[in-house]
Formats: sequence, C-alpha cells, structure tokens
Amino acid sequence: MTTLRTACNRDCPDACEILATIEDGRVTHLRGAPDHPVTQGFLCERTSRFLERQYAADRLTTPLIRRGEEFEPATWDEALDLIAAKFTAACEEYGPASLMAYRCGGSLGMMKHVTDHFFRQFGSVTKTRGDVCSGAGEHAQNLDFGISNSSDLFDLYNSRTIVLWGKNPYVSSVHLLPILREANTRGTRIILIDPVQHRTARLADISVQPRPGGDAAIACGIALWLYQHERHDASAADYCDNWPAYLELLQSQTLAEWASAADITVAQLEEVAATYADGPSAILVGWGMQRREHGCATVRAIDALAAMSGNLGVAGGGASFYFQRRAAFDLSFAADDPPVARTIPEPLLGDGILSAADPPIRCLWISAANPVAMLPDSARVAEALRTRELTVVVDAFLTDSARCAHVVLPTTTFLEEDDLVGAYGHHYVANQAAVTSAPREVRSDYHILQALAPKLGWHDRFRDDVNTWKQRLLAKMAPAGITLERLAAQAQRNPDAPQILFADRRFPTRTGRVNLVTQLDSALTCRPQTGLLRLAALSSARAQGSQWTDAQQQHHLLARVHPTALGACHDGQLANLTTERGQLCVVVKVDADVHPEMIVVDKGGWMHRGNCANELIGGQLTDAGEGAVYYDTIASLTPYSE
Ligand SMILES: Nc1nc2c(c(=O)[nH]1)N[C@H]1C(S)=C(S)[C@@H](COP(=O)(O)OP(=O)(O)OC[C@H]3O[C@@H](n4cnc5c(=O)[nH]c(N)nc54)[C@H](O)[C@@H]3O)O[C@H]1N2
Ligand SMILES: Nc1nc2c(c(=O)[nH]1)N[C@H]1C(S)=C(S)[C@@H](COP(=O)(O)OP(=O)(O)OC[C@H]3O[C@@H](n4cnc5c(=O)[nH]c(N)nc54)[C@H](O)[C@@H]3O)O[C@H]1N2
Ligand code: SF4
Ligand SMILES: [Mo]
Repeated sequence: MTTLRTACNRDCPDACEILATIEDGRVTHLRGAPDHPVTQGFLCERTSRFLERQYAADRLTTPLIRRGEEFEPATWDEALDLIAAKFTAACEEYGPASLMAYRCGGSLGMMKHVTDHFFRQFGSVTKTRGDVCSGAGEHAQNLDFGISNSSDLFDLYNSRTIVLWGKNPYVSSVHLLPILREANTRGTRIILIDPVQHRTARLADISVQPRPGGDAAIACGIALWLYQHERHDASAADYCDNWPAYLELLQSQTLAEWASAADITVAQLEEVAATYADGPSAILVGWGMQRREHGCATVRAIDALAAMSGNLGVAGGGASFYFQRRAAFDLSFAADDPPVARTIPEPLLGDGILSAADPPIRCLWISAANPVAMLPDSARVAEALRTRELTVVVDAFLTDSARCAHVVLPTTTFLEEDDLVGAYGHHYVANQAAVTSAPREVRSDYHILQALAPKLGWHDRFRDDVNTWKQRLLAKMAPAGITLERLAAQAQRNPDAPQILFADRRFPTRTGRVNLVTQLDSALTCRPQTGLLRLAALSSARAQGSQWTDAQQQHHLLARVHPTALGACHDGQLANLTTERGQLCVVVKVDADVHPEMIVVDKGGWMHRGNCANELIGGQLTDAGEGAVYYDTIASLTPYSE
C-alpha cells in the first residue's frame, strides 16, 4: 500500500490537495491533504466518492467512430487519421475559421491551455467569447475596479462581518466552512443573502431571503442607510469616480422602496445595513446572482457598496468574486498565436455554430466540456454538434455531447494525469500527479494532441513531455523558488498574489479610481410582476456539473418549490415542468427554503435521461460580460400528463 499526493482539477474554487491510497495499482481511497491550509484534511462529497466514477463500468476505454446511428470501436490510428484528414481538408478548402475547439470546466488544469494553442497552429480559427460561468460578474469587477481578484482567503479572520451574498458553501466551496465557523467563533458575524435559505442560513447570524434578482436593490438600500447615518467612508469621493451620480441613484428611492424592490422588510434591510456598517466587512459575492439578465449591474451595485463603505483596500474588507487562478502561471507560449478569426458568445454556442457562414464551421473539437447538457438551449447545441462534418468529443464518458459526435476519444481522469492547478477560491497553486495508470487505450488530452500532431504534418511541434510544459508554466514563480519539486511536495501560495487587494486604494482602472455604477435597470430597482416562477438549476453537492453516475440519473429530476407555489400539484407528485422551450417530467418536492418565485432543480442533468434543465432554457446574454442567463426563465409546474 502506498500513499501518493495529487491535486483536484475539478471546476471548484478549492483546488484541494489529495492523498490517494494505492493498493495493487488500484486507487482504494481518497482523502484531503491535512497539511494544505485550505483542504485541511477533508474532501467534498462528490470527490470523496470519485472512485465510483474512476472505476465505473460505463467509462470509455476505446476510441469510437460513428457509423450511421451507432458508434463502433476503432483504433487510435483510425480515429486520428480520420480527424487529421477532415480537419486538414476543411482548413484547406474553407480556411482555419471553419475549425473550432471548445473547452469548458471539465478540468482546470493549466495543461488544458495547450489544447487552445494546438488549434491555433491551424491559423485564425473560431473560438467562443464570454463566459457562461462568471462572465457577467468578472466584467462588472473589471469595469469597477479594473481587475477581478481577492485578498488572501485567510484575511477573512480580520473581518467583523462576512456577507455570503448568494453563496452556498455547503455545496460549492466546502473548504470555506471551517474558516467561516472559526471566524464566527472568534466573534465575526455572518450574513446570508439568498433567495434559497439553504443550510448556510443555519450557520448565519442574519439571513435574508430577497426575491431572485433583488440584490442590487439591497445593495443600494444598505448604501443609502450608510449614507443617511454617516457610516459611509467620508473620503470615498477621493477614490471613487461618479460619486454625485451614485448618490443620486441611491437617493432616487427611499429605504422602504429599496426594501420592497428586493421583497424584504425595512427592518431586515436596516439590520443588515447596521451589521455591515460595523466593519471591516467582507462581501463574498456569489456566482448565482450574476447568471441573471442583469447580472453585471447586480454585481456592480455590490461593488459600489463595498467601495463607498470604505471596505476596499483594508484588512477584513473586500468584495471577493474571484481569485485569479491563472495569474501565477506563465502562458507566454501562446503569445504568438494568430488572432482568432471570429468569436461566438459561449451562451449562444448552438445558434452561433448553426448560423456561422463565410465560412461555416465544419469541424469541432470539444474537450473538458459537455455543452449539450451544460449550455443553454441544449437542443440547438445538440443539433449544432450533430450537423458538423466532423465533431470530435474527448471525454471519459459517453455524455450527451459525446452522443452527438462523430468521433469520441477516451480520456484520462484527474487521477491518471499530470498537470498544475490554481484555485479560484484562494491563492494556492498545486501539482496534479498521476497516481494510477489509465486503462490501456485511454489517453490524456495532451497525449492525444501529441499523437495527432504528426498526422497533421506537424512533426516538430508538441514533442515536449508534460514535465517540460509544467516547468514552462511555472517560469513566473521559479525566481521565488517555486519549482516543480517543491510543488510536488506541497501546494504553494502564489508569491505575487495580494494579501490585501487594493491596499494602496489604487485601482487598475483608467482613472486609477473605482468606477461607481450610476444607473440600474428598472427590473432591479422595482419589484417586477409577481406570481411568476423562475427556473434555477443549481449545483448539487452530489455531482460536479453533469458528472453524475449512471445510477444517479435513473430517477426524475426533483423540482423544489415553496408550499405557496405548488398550484395544483402536491408533494411527491409527478409533474410537468414547462417553459416556453419545452417540458420535462419531474417529481415535486415541497421546500419552504425556496423563495416562492423560484423552482429549483439540480444542474447538470442528462438530456438522454430527460433530466436536462438546459433544454428548457434559451440562449440569452447577460446585460454585459456575455454570461448566460441561466436562472430567469419563466416556468410552471402542472400535474403530469402525457
Ligand atoms: N458540488 C458542486 N460544487 C460546485 C459545482 C458543482 O457542480 N457541484 N460547480 C462549480 C462551479 S462550475 C462553480 S462556477 C462554482 C460556483 O457554483 P455556484 O453553483 O454558482 O455556487 P453556489 O454558491 O452553490 O450557488 C449559487 C447560489 O446563488 C443563489 N442565487 C441564485 N439566484 C440568486 C439571486 O438572484 N440572488 C442571490 N443573492 N442569490 C442567488 C442560489 O440560491 C445559490 O445558493 O462552484 C463549483 N462548485
Ligand atoms: N442550468 C444551468 N446550467 C449551467 C450552470 C447552472 O448553474 N445552471 N452552471 C454553469 C457553469 S457555472 C459552468 S462552469 C458550466 C460547466 O460546464 P462543463 O464544464 O461543460 O460541465 P461538466 O459537466 O463538468 O463537464 C465537463 C466534462 O468534462 C469531462 N472531463 C473531465 N476532465 C476532463 C479532462 O481532463 N479532459 C477532457 N477532455 N474531459 C474531461 C467530464 O467527464 C465532463 O463530461 O455549466 C454551466 N451550466
Ligand atoms: S471538487 Fe473541490 S472541494 Fe472537492 S476535492 Fe475537488 S477541489 Fe476539493
Ligand atoms: Mo462554473
């Protein structure tokens, strides 16, 4: 029996270090590294149970080529020869813009950037732009502060108040929990603002339940209260642009009007404001609220609150949306890549591919992504994949997307692959090491590309081994003594990451000052028509994205609704969940924690099992930043009928 150290590359803020127990070449147990300051010796539910996925009977073990409706096993040479021939012909006939490689959050390993670099060797190819996950929020912070980054995670111990603004750490960032509990024990108050009063509400000292999309109104209401009580930062105008216009926005409504726009009481708004005023106060800006129509403006209103209250650039303060997980790495190998020929917004991928002309998109390469299940408008995404001349999907499982491909290539899991990872929930970087070997015919993304390169005539490219690439990626940190050897022994903090972000109150905006928001859409400042239910497919503790086990997808989706929103349905009943786009069969679950204007299901359900919420959602861009509007689709629940 041996224990090997690696890191988790899954799309999660935590980037844990893992100790894997190996017996007879087989991984028998996974646990969190006790000496990693964030992992603290434990793993989340989904990765604790990863071995079910690692050794699942339905893992792909050989390349597949479509013959009519069916897939047939093929050799690597057959599959790669076919791919090389089609990609080369498309490129020669229509130009490189007819090729597109799409990648999402299957792995956050830095080596995955080599895939993008590989496809740029064809020339100016087509790519996505925007970001379904965090596009709106990042754009907001870039506009307001010039950058989206965070102070050190452990700076939270300096906060008197921590606001979990639309965040469910029990599900999405479990390693935040010990920090929150410890801070709470030391006297820090915790506020939760979330239309779903999930388990975190029990951890919080104060918990409020706004209507979905009510956050900007709360942020303005708190800011107005601070201003009226002279609890804002008197010098805010010195480091913020647009101060008079921002004040005008705050004063355009009374406190009662802001509270009512958010569907909370004035007393609740005042309690949150008074607690927040007792700083330093850190806001952890959740990701959910920016996956709405006005997601960018919503985060901008929260940014402005953090700025006007004097909570930027101070210990224990901040408006933390994201930690720059790639910042530590040297990606200059791609610096001379040709520019992209054209871009398609990620939330509109299906329609974007189908409507692309001059040239049309003929070949697709999809890796570390399951766009049919995970992007809006699943049916259109599926159609886009099916109707290309050649769609290649690289995955370890026959996902909804793989089912639409012409060639499927079997790839490694994170336990079988070497890579490097940064985190978007703290500033540590870690080494991902293969702790077991892959099944014989299974290859990592990089090794697939390495085998494809000579078939494209690129005999002298992509010959470096993974270790050489890793050294290259670490070049920026090497002067600080962070070598591969040192990382392999233990995760290291990015030496360039800030302890306190904006400590000098200088912001990398055009003016060097915070750019305060000055206008908000009436959908944010007023309570819209009530009585409508909005569908939100949210993260589940049991799975990462669409990475469920087959057994978990054998059941209908559970649709959680407030007792007052049941209509003609009752608890446990089979129902039709309907939107403008279509219908799914679900089981109704009464849940008083869910806001009466929401229907909550698990995200990542499989289309071929009738559990894919994204079949019910159209492609729509957020107000800015080209994020996806995932949670604003109007839906209804009615007793099941054929
Ligand atoms: N177990 C598990 N963990 C995951 C993932 C997973 O699939 N499974 N996915 C990962 C990914 S891809 C990401 S991007 C991250 C973050 O993943 P997210 O799923 O974005 O993070 P959460 O904090 O769980 O959930 C979002 C929260 O936003 C709330 N919310 C929704 N609408 C609103 C609103 O209008 N206002 C407010 N205030 N709140 C709202 C929801 O109720 C929920 O509590 O987590 C990662 N972690
Ligand atoms: N309705 C709704 N939809 C959502 C969301 C939501 O909240 N609601 N959340 C959105 C968010 S935040 C995100 S980030 C996206 C995530 O969307 P995706 O990143 O597409 O989601 P995953 O289901 O995690 O799919 C990743 C796929 O990558 C595969 N994979 C894992 N490791 C590797 C690897 O090393 N190489 C290759 N080639 N494949 C690998 C997995 O097996 C899996 O099939 O989904 C979005 N979709
Ligand atoms: S998914 Fe997140 S919490 Fe779970 S092991 Fe991986 S990094 Fe840690
Ligand atoms: Mo995400």
